[in-house]
Amino acid sequence: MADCIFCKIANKEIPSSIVYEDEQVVAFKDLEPQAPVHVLVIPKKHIESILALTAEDAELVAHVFTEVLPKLARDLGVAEKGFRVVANTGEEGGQSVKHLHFHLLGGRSMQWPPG
Ligand code: DGP
Repeated sequence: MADCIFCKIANKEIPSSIVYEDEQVVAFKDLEPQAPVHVLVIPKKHIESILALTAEDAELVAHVFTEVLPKLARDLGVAEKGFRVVANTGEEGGQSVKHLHFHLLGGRSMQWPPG
């Protein structure tokens, strides 16, 4: 989608530190890391948020959660000690980029509740 920063990252129109890529998703380091490990997993196709997911996206979501996130957690060395996956959604959810993304955070002790 035009003017979507994450579409531009997925299309390599702007640079990012990509740590994983396949046909459906890209994972790259967050520009403002909130933990020693902080990557974002995004679908290559533009989906605004969790609220815009449809049944057609079920395979994509399953792929992210059963393959991509566990692989990244292991590869980035946070699987054993633990990590957090966050999808900020909408204004009060703290979503600043309107392209679905899953934050994978780890490498430090997480607090609860989040701010
Ligand atoms: P959220 O607030 O949940 O929408 O998270 C958006 C995240 O995206 C935020 O942690 C900062 C990150 N971010 C924003 N713009 C860029 C960018 O151009 N490159 C990278 N690598 N990360 C970005």
